Amino acid sequence: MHAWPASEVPALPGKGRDLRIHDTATGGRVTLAPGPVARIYVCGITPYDATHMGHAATYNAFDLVQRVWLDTKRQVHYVQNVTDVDDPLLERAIRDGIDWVGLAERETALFREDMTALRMLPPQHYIGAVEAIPGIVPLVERLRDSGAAYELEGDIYFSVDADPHFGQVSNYTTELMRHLSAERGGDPDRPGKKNPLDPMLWMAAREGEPSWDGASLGPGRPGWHIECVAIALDHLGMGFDVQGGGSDLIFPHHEMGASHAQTLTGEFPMAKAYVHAGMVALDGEKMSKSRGNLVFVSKLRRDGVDPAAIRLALLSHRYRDDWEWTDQVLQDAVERLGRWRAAVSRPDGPSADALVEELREALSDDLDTPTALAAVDRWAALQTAGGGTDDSAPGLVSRAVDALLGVAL
Ligand code: 5CA
Ligand code: ZN
Repeated sequence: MHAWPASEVPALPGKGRDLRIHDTATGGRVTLAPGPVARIYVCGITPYDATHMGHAATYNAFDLVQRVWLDTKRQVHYVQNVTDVDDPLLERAIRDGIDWVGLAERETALFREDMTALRMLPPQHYIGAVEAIPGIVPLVERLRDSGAAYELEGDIYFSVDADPHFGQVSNYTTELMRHLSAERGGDPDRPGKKNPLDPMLWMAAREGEPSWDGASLGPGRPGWHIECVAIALDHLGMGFDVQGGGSDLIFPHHEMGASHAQTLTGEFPMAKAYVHAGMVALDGEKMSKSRGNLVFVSKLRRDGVDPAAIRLALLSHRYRDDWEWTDQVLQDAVERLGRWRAAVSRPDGPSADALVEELREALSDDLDTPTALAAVDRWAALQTAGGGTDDSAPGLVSRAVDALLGVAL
């Protein structure tokens, strides 16, 4: 699949700091010091509805991770998937009486437009579940042949007990795992499973549903977790730097994915940091396609809202916090954007050298965007007060805000 066009990231004077980021697996901060090429996998959308503020907030967090790395003069190898076949997508297509392929294509196209407008850096490999199937089948066969997977009425399940490290991403109790498994696409109550938590790797073809050649597995379609693992291992290999997504992916998705990968390769861990963004809510409840309480990026764009203001609204919250989208959040961002643009439009101003370092420090400190925004606010206030005659300052502020925060002033 093709991704979307990259916006240019200006180079800044000096060098950024290594990223210290919260790792869900260890429950603490890790300092990531990748080699010359940092590797990141971020779970992509299930394209059955438009990009909402929750998605945008999560992709914003991982865009910042890359901007911090780029500022340290590293290259970034970024992989993202599209879950372009899965139960919710098929169910929505049936509900609306439309073709599931067309639905996935339409919503993926809209996602690309939204990401472009928000200046999110594109992945180098943007891979659909369907196109990954030829790579998924042999992995499932290997798991089955090694005894880490078993068949149940034609479906193939992964045996979580095959991975001695199972549970070490979420660190959740068995009770909580069971509860979340039922809520998030698992089937803990299906009779005949070895462990109620075991997730499906390959679903045998069902009447009226799409299916693919599964070689010795028989016709069917892949499970959700093995999809991301196959794509990540193919394009990044084991031990990559960051596995990213929203906090609703901690369990089962990232727990199971890590277990699949670790069992397949015998290596541990799959990722050096498991990084999770908080949930964005609307009217007190998590914004979700299934609940339908959504604010769409595309709708705001159609209403004439500047994408830079949308991005600033996302940045005004710390990525790990759960937060509530309100009109006021957007209004504040629109006003802030106006103040910043006015400040950089002058021919000179107060020196911005310290500001660049403050931005670097804030972002490398577990992506502390509220502190970063406050630093730019202070520079803009000084500028408004008429301080400073540095004629390189407004340009440097523009470049720093663009390079580190993805906001075009
Ligand atoms: N296709 C799978 C991942 S492989 C999936 O979860 N798709 S999704 O469309 O449901 O979500 C895409 C990303 O947005 C995920 O990282 C998810 O955690 C995140 N996300 C979904 N809803 C919210 C929300 N309300 N707030 C923050 N992030 C969210
Ligand atoms: Zn995923």
